Amino acid sequence: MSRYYLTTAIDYSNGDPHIGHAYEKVGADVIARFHRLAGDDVHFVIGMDEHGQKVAQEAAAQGRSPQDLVDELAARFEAVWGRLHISHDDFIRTTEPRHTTAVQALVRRIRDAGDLYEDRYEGYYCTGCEAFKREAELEDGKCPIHPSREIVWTEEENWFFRLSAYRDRLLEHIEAHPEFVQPESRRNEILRLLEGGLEDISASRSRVPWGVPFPDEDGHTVYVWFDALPNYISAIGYPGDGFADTWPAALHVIGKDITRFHCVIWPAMLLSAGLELPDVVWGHGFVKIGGGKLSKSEAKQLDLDQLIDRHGPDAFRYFLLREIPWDRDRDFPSVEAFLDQFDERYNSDLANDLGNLLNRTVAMARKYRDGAIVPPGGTALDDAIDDALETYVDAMRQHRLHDGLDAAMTIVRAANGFIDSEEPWKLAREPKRAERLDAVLAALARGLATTAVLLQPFIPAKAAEMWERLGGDEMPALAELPHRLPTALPERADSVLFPRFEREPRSG
Ligand code: ME8
Repeated sequence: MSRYYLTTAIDYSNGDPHIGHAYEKVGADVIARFHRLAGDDVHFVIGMDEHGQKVAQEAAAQGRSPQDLVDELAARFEAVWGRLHISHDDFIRTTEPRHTTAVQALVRRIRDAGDLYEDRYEGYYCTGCEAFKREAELEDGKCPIHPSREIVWTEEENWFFRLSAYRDRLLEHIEAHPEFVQPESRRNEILRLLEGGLEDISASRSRVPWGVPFPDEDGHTVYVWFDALPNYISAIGYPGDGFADTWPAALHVIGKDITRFHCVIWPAMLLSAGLELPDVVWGHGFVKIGGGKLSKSEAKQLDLDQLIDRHGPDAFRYFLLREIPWDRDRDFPSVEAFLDQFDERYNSDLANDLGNLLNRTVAMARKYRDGAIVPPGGTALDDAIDDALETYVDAMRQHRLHDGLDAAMTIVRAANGFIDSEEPWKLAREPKRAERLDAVLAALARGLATTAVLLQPFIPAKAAEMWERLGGDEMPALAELPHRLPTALPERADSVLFPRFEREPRSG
């Protein structure tokens, strides 16, 4: 069993979880569940980024202490992840003592390596990015990512990290390990950045009290990114003994806006501390509405609890990964268009294609064969299942979740087409064709069983329900699939997996 350590970005504790956060956590959860299905020993960590100016400012605006705010938000995020069936093994919060210990140990190691020095910082700071900005990065004097936030001129005595010293080693690493930054568009972006040269960055802040105390330097806190990135090692016990059993991470899942922090700053910190680099950083795309970043009001309209209530948690997971490719942005023209698309996908893919296929197959097996199913093989549908399985595994191993999901749904479409072309009700009327009917029903049962297993990472609760309706007990792992097919389909197929949604006419 190989260890598979998987992480996501830790979310800023300055507001409610939104669809961008949900998309990332669901996608990473699909990867975690796929690897468990494939037999890996998965350790999956998510969490909260609770320090920094942005969080302190939000707490001040609400007239409460930062700790009070982050405690409430952590509970809110965790409740939503619970509802969405996120199967994380740990939830790291950067205000936890285990995190402080790890960050301080890492900073000391980086200092011992000679990579920290004191200097004066003069320049702009964007609290949205929690990052210093060069003049050349600004557009009309504003941060292009957070144009609505004020950019602040900052002068501070800070500890600096010699990031510039790592440029060549990072370039060499990416050239030797092209899989390190994925998808390719992100790799090109990072290569261009490295080719342009790197500047040293602040590792401490002297005027931001809400943070991890900088070791041996009164009044300084650790710069929030220098504090946040090490969550990936604090969560697995750094600098304690157990850490080495889990590090390095197999995969860091993050959004494209923070690729630079994960593919330049983080690996440089690790190199400085003499630690191994993660195998892969995957920078997924953005969910957009009307061409732009999700605004506060759009995020509010697309409230996660309401979206989960609309068609259930699994349908929402399905929709996110069916509609938003894992390697690119997806723009919905408006909030209404997002909801319409959700309803349409739900009815067409889940209620019609998948739900009806299950009911029709179980009903026919009952009616014509009393539920008994012979071993499958030899039909066109069997060939389509074999092909889809191969495509699925290939896509999922390469983190092309949208292609993996499509491969699973190919079986559903092929099975529905197969019913139309084979017309089992006609076969049932011709005693000479009994064997053909056996083979058709067997292929359909196999198609559904395979689909249930392949969809398990995407719609875990509904896939388990499907498996049960097919007469199975515990879901098999991928490798067991061919040996654990249903041999008898029970009666109870008529309770509906995904009830059809009839939308109330919109007023006005
Ligand atoms: O960046 N679509 O936190 P965050 C898709 N705390 N993904 C989106 C998105 C959207 N519209 N909006 C945000 C932070 N994300 C830091 C991370 S990691 C050591 C520290 C993604 O709450 C974003 O790209 O702003 C990031 O990966 C995650 O949500 C958290 O964003």
